Amino acid sequence: MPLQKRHRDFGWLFIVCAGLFPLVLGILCTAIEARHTVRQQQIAAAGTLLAQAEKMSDSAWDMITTLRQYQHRPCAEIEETLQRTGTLNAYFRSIGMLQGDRISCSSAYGLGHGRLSEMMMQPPPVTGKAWWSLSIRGTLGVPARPAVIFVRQLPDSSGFWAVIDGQYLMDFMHAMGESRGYQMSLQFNGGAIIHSGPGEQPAQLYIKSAEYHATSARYPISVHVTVPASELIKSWRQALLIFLPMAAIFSILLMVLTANWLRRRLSWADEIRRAMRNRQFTVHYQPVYSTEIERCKGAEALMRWQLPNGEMIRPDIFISHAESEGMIVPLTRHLLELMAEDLQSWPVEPGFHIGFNLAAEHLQHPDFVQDMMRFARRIRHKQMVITLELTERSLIEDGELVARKLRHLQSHGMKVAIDDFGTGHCSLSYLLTFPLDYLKIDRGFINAIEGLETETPVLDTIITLCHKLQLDVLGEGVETALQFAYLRQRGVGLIQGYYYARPMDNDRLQAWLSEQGRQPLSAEVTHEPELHHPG
Ligand code: G
Ligand code: G
Ligand code: MN
Repeated sequence: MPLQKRHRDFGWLFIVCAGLFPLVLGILCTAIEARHTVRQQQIAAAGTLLAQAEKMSDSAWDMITTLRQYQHRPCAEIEETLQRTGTLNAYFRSIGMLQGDRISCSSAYGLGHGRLSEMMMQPPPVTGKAWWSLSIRGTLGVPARPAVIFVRQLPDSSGFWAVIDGQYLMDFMHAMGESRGYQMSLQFNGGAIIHSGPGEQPAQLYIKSAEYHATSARYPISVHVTVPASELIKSWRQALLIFLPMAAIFSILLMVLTANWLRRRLSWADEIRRAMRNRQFTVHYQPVYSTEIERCKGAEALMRWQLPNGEMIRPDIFISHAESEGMIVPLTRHLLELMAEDLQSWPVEPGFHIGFNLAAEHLQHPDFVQDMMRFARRIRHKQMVITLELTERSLIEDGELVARKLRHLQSHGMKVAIDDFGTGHCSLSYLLTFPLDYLKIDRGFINAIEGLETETPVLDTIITLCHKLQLDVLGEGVETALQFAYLRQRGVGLIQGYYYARPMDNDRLQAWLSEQGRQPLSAEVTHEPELHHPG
């Protein structure tokens, strides 16, 4: 059925989205959180490294300040002191004095007094400053290990220098970065890069490694801390591990809630309630012909449900859902409301029958009598005969109480009919229990009619039964002239079916009542072969 099917397709999408939502959100949030955490750690590591490099610079400059006391002494005199000072103080590879660009004295054992550029294996930087420092790839004595050189030049072209071994910084960076896989590096004054840790790693899965760069406020030192993508993913995975069980619970919870919400929202009960609010229900009326007065004697109200897109929902479907979801009482009240509006302008004479279908649940409802009486009051001025049609689709419990209510309503001029007689499971017991006025024979029995003179045993028996019980009898679903003639011949006083009239909406019915409704119905069965027999 289209209505329900559409809802179900739609619903699955909703539930899947609800389930995915916490997961997607969690993956995004943990990714952001992991990146943030890594950044904080990077900043901390860079700060620590800078502080260490600054501390080393401090001690290098302190050393140079100490060396100034030897400014005018010959090298031979102070060489030993320089060696001792340079060895006993941490960090230093060598210290010494300068004369112009020549090294005039050095703590380094056995090193010739060459040029500064030879010792540092590169030309000194052109800074124009008396104080400078530079990271270098190595020194003449230890060419393969980086170092940092600090130089103080005095106005008389003498000067002092100190070389700090890069190993200390490399060990420090290694100790800090190893456990987290950081690549750290530092540079003095844009010189050689001193670094530790693994070399460049390939980018993984579109995730770039995170870089952080910091500089010292006191010295020309800059440091880089790079966290490889693999480390980023690792910390993301850790965050996910903590978060995922929670997200899964949320996901399930949200799916259950959504499913529940959908079931409630898209239930027939809610659809029917909404349709009543939006006036999607209308009433169609099928005329009933009386063979006695040879004109229209009444009409049966049949509910119709049209969706805004024009689609009709079949009454047998929505009625049975209304019955099973406890909506049949409100729906029938709605029907009576609509009928009361429609009937106001009907061109009918007093005594016209207006019938409608009642469900067992409504008959057993405490407000049943009240509902019927309210309807009766609303159409009182039309002086119609209200006919209550009881179906046998669902069993009427507490028959005695219902029978009392029906007798009460009969005392107010209403009629009681059994609808679809013969198809239910308790037709005959209904005859005993309820105060009936007439009986509507189900169209199944009418369909069994084969010829005007041929017997139709079950139908004939039902008709006889009605006569014996002094009940009016109505034939339902009369579609042919033969069926009409047959029933009229056997004293069936009321006829309903396509042969006489189809159900019509209010406007068409009113026009019909003023025209065809006043005409007798002829049984033009002369064309049918059965009638060529005399009789
Ligand atoms: O014409 P039609 O297809 O409407 O009828 C289909 C079924 O729906 C019939 O069995 C009829 O009794 C039932 N039906 C139609 N309208 C109503 C109604 O207002 N109330 C109840 N209880 N049944 C109805
Ligand atoms: O169950 P109840 O008798 O209330 O419902 C009447 C149903 O029978 C409605 O669905 C109505 O449209 C249908 N109906 C009325 N007349 C005919 C008819 O002549 N032939 C058929 N097949 N259905 C009919
Ligand atoms: Mn009916």
